[in-house]
Amino acid sequence: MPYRHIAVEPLTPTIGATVHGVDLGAPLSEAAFREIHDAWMEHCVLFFRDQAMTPEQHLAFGRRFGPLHIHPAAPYAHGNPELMVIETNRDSKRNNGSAWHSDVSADEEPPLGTILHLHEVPPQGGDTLWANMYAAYEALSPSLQALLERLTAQHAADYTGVYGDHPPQREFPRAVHPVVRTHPVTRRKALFVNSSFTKRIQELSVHESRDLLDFLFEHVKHPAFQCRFHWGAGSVAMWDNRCTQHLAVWDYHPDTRRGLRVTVQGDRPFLEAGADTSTAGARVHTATEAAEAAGG
Ligand SMILES: O=C(O)CCC(=O)C(=O)O
Repeated sequence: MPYRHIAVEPLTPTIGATVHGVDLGAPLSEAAFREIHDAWMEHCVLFFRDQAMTPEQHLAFGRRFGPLHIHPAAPYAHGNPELMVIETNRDSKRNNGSAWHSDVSADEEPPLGTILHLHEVPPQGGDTLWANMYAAYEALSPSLQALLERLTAQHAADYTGVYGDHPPQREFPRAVHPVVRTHPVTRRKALFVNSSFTKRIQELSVHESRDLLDFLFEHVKHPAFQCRFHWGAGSVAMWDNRCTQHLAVWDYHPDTRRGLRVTVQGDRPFLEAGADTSTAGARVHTATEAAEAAGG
């Protein structure tokens, strides 16, 4: 897709792109914002380097995509629960996001996207991996795709002890979602199960559910679906939780890695009957196209 207001450099053919020529701390024109949104829909995860955003600018950038989401239990900064703290240091007992997941998928309306800005990075390591769930779905045989499209799964999150003494913001979420979801913007189908929060496939017996989930959790980890990002201080990553999963590697103890995360509210996952993924690429609705059609 041609871009006129930003430069987009894909990281792999399947997922991830670095965006150049944008200062996320400065006011973004509507045209540049629309192209960022289009690039996001095309590449699922975007990276921006050397960004000097303040927390207020970070919040403002997040709000361009929709109302902000509040994590059920994570600590936050500046008295604002929309500003989640990501920090692992010498004293940490665990690392946030060290298993594959899609953010807070146990919410009835899981967040559509997440924007993480790292302020301090370790001298080595601390990479994050993302996997493309359209590609994971499309790599399955049509017979298995057809079965999965008839199934729903229970998601549940239990954050007890995960964030130390920080008191939770609300009750731990639980929800039932389709195993395959239609992305509301691209209309493409994506696998929507993850090993952190998906507990049980409802229509199967316990052991059938366990075996099928284990197969899918293994399948989504194939390197062909992934990209891996090496952070610098000031890097920003924004990922679409509707079509990706991610994992943050903790290989830098005792060094510190810290930053702030803003998360955008999403809607209830659904599966659109009969959508044809074979032409999905041609049917991507871009924000720029929509604006041009509307004369904008
Ligand atoms: O620290 C990271 O790179 C990602 C952390 C994570 O998994 C999350 O914020 O959901």
